[in-house]
Amino acid sequence: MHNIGVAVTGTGFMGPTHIEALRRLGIPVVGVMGSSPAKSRAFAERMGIPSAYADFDELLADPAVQAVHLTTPNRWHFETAKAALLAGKHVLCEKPLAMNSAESAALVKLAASVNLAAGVNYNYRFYPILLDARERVQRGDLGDIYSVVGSYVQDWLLYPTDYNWRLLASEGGKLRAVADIGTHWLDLVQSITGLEVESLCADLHTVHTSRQRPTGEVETFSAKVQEVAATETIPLETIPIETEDLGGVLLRFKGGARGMLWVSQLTAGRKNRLSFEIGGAEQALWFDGEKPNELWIGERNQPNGFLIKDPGLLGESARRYTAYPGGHAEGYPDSFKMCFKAFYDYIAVGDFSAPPFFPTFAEGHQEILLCEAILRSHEEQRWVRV
Ligand code: SOE
Repeated sequence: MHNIGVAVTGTGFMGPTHIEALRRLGIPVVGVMGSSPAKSRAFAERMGIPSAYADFDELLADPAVQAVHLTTPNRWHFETAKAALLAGKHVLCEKPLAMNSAESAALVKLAASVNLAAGVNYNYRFYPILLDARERVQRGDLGDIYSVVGSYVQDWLLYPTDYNWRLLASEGGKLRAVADIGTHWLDLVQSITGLEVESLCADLHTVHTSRQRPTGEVETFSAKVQEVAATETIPLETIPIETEDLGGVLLRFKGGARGMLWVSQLTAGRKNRLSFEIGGAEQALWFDGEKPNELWIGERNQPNGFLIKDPGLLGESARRYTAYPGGHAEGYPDSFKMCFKAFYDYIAVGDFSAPPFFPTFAEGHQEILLCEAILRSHEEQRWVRV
């Protein structure tokens, strides 16, 4: 049991996801803040949470709050993460950490100067089967790593009438699909392999250079626009779009390994599919995010392996973040719970000089450096060092 009060900012897709995961850990959510006092109150009432903050200052002034989860749109991450750390609160920030590397570098420096936990929610690391994959690679089972390839594809922005705040550079930054989901893949494969991207070459593309925006906000992954549009007319306005829908990135890792990443939010039928294949001197590993309890183990001189999540068959760190027996699937919501478990266990120990197991601000900063290199490479159509 963690004796700590948590407040959550953001009332969209991620807010309830964070609250549910915290409650499953027995961690009380004492208050929430939305984009207006009215939204804060409505969300607090809907989620059965005691406090609804009119603004971030009121949240930070609440003595019942020791930690803050930031799930607002990206452009608010920097200032709220900075204010929370300065107010002595632990911070768990949704990715991306900030809008640019100047902001994220400042947050890394500030986090290093205070005795607080500061994390970024790269939750996919915490699928038990992927924690086991990390142990396999770092134990040397695969031998030297030669290649890391894969993709992260979705279809929720396939139509020009699909809309979300992430489409706007002003809200989410100039890079969208790569920054939103490509960074999950890049963080994950670097965490599993221990490799670091050294240089890259990117080619991005905006398929829909204009989209229909409904007046009023639309939640992430909501088909509400189509549903509502089918039953009643909702005013739509045509707006220009500059952020990329899809693209490919060639990767060179320090030490010589090579890789490729494909990202698209316009692949019909792929609802949220992160996948990778890691090729080593001795073995290969393949993961399909649509089957997050399974890991394929490729062999040269013996039959291939096929591991199904079973704590009795997983490595020690994977077992620590596995809650259910073999055959009882653990998936997306569980990955938030286990990422937060790592975060609050770290706080409970209280040694803030120890290396955290959760994704840190420094790793969130590295992802933003990668995004800036990808954008630069695409704009200049050349290889770029990170
Ligand atoms: C939308 O692309 C989204 O919700 C991302 O923002 C999340 O980080 C990802 O886990 C699922 O898709």
